Amino acid sequence: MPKWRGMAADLGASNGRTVLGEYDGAKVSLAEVSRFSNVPINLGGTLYWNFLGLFREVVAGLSKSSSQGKPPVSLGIDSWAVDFGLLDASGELMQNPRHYRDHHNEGMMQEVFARIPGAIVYERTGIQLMQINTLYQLMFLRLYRPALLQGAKVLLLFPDLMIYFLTGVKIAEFTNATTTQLFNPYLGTWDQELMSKLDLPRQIFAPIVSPFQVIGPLRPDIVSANRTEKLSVVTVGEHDTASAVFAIPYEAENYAYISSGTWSLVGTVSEKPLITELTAKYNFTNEGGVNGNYRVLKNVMGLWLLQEVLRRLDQAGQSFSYSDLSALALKAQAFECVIDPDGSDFLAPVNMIEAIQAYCLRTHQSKPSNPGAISRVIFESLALKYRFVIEKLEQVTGRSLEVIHIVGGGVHNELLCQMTADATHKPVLAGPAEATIIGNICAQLIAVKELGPAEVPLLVRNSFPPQVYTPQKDRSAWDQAYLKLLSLMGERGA
Ligand code: ADP
Ligand code: LRH
Repeated sequence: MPKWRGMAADLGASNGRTVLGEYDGAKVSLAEVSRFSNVPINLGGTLYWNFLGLFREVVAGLSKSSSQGKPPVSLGIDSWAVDFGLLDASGELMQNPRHYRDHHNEGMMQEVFARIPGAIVYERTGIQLMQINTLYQLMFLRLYRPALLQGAKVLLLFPDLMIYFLTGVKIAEFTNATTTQLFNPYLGTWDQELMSKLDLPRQIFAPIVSPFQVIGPLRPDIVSANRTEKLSVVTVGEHDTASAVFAIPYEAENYAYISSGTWSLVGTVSEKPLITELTAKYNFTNEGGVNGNYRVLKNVMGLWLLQEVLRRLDQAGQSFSYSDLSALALKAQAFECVIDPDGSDFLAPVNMIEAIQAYCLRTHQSKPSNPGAISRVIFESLALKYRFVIEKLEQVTGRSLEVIHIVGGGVHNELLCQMTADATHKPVLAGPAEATIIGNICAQLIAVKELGPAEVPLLVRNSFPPQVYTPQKDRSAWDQAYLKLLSLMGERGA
């Protein structure tokens, strides 16, 4: 019998999972209860998440574990950041949450900056200026869907929205709240002045709650339908990246991390937010950490590029798995082309393969023409971009970052892990792939007082030992390719 059993519901941009975590006093182990794909829906020209379907999956996961005789005593929910739902005065969901890649967000940064300069927005929030942020999504609603905002009583980020429909409690968990670009780390709360200047409704933001808090039991209707009498919902790092970073099995403090999934989040941690001229220049973000610290990082477009290539191939009747594409990439010609993965062409193209090919031709390179060549361009370019971000991180923190921890689904991509070591000339420690879920489970263990926050890295290391990748000795080819990336980035600035 384990000492403790809890459930993590982890909603990623490409798939979701419910997983039981068990703790025996020395190690944590995981058992997947359900896995489901998360496919956005284009409805009338707007891209939405399927909130109702995902909610059903979370409840079904709870129900399944209880009916298998393994009822969890707590539940923590995490998901991607920035997206939200609006509740009206009677607590009804007013609209399915929109997807941060919805094209209506285009141009909204400019609308905000016409009212407050971007430099001020950054100074007040420390959050990287990116069109996906809640702030710019709200600007769209304020300008083009005013009735929706006027009717809204509460705004809840995605996991908080789930918590509301599970428990009836309305909160804004800290790590996720910081990603909105409406949280001011100096004030330690919502930035009401920023909201006022942009004419955004200040009263719709829920009270901020830190991780490790017990929120309460499930609503009676959910309990009776699913036999979940003893379960409490608790706050974890509801931002999936916060949970992943919390589970990094580090030994010494001088590490960089890459949380590698749909996005690659490349960063380090800092006790205080790092908001300087240099962090502004390189657009580094300061997202809240589970421990109340800050995650100084940058979003790199990540394996989204590969996911979209896979999707296009699938539509064309060519069915590949991720490991097929890695195997083909391994055999493809090295350094045929380099792309800047963060080019705006790649945020939400209709056809990722064509977008990559067009980029290569536009930048006077050859056209990668088969799945292996395209995948190789993606992997090499991601590894080079990681090097760029880590070099800038060392510059802004004044610290030398000696090892790179890679966590998330990208850990399964051994080629990319090795390329990351080669491109950066730093050792890589890869794993755990399920860091987000493990971070979620560890935060629950802290909430129920089974564990202290400082014990987490060692517990994760003992439970899921990472795999080591050593950089190859000859660095010349990577150094040359890096110069190419820098010149491509020169085209559009850092
Ligand atoms: P997110 O939660 O951000 O949607 P995940 O952490 O689940 O993403 O990671 C998904 C990514 O992991 C995929 O895009 C894929 O590139 C990579 N991945 C998953 N399984 C494998 C595998 N067997 N081989 C190679 N890569 C994999
Ligand atoms: C990764 C992630 C990332 C955010 C993005 C919206 O899943 O949460 O940290 O920037 O999704």
